[in-house]
Parts: sequence; C-alpha cells; structure tokens
Amino acid sequence: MERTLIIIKPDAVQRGLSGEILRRFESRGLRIIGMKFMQVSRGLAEKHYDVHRERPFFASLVDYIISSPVIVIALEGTNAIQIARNTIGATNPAEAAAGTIRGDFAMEIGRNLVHGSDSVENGEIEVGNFFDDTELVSWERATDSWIFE
Ligand code: IDP
Ligand code: MG
Repeated sequence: MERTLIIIKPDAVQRGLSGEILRRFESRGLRIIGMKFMQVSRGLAEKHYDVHRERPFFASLVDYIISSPVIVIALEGTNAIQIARNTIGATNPAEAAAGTIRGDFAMEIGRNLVHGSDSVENGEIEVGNFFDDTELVSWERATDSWIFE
C-alpha cells in the first residue's frame, strides 16, 4: 500500500469545493487514514515546498498555502501516488484534462486547488510532516475486498 498526502488548498476551501474534491478521491477507492482542518504555518509550508525554494514562484506559493485554512488528508491504496495525481490532473489547469479536479474546477497554476505527493518516498515524508502517528488510523474498510484484489 502506498500513502499520499493530499492538501485541499486555500482556494478550494474558500470556494466550497472541499466536499467535491474529497468525494473524487473517496469514490476512486483511496482509503482515508488521516484528515484535519488546519492553518499551515510558514515554517511547515517552507518545509513542504523546500524542493521549490530556488524557483521564482516560491514566495507566492508559500503565501498562497498559508493564506487561509486547508484540509490535509492522508490516503492509502495500491498505486496511491499515481492514482491520486491522475485524479488531480496536470499542474497547470490550462493543460489539465477534463474529468480531473484541476481540469474541471481550476483556471490558473497559482490557484490549482489541490496538492498530491509525487513519489512513494515523498508520500511517506509528507504524511509524516503533516500528521503525528496518533493522528493516523489503521482500519479495514468494509468495501476493501471489492476495491483491492
Ligand atoms: P504539483 O502541485 O502538480 O505537484 P509542482 O511542480 O510540485 O506541481 O509545484 C507545486 C505548486 O507550485 C503547484 O501546485 C502550483 O501551485 C505552484 N506552481 C508550480 N509551478 C508554478 C509556476 O510556474 N507559477 C506559479 N506557481 C507554480
Ligand atoms: Mg509537486
């Protein structure tokens, strides 16, 4: 089972799209193992986006993610990384396929609604950055055997 960190970003929460976005991951078959509503601190935002520190958009990216509350979700599933990223769509909403979250609800790269981890290793690291072990729940979903073979 892989783990991915999903962030329903400030624009999505402000626009009332949180439920719609969670619904897409849930109905895809990914299993929720952690979820909370929070205000991201500047320190945590800079750590989360450290790989982009030298990029010209780094400051505006950090300001965006701390501008208003977010919902962070830890999801688990076979191929969770790839499946979540395909559900989210391309980074630039102008290039995101219709049927993806960004392709259906977003217009610009700096307001692209949702984050999903980009590798198995980063999924583990990012879930650990946002959740304590006590906030993650290991559970059997009644539908698991109908979703995971
Ligand atoms: P991802 O969210 O699809 O993984 P990344 O390349 O990891 O995309 O970039 C992280 C976030 O930084 C993007 O989701 C987007 O909000 C922002 N971003 C990426 N590239 C640009 C850019 O060229 N201009 C402004 N913001 C950007
Ligand atoms: Mg990324």
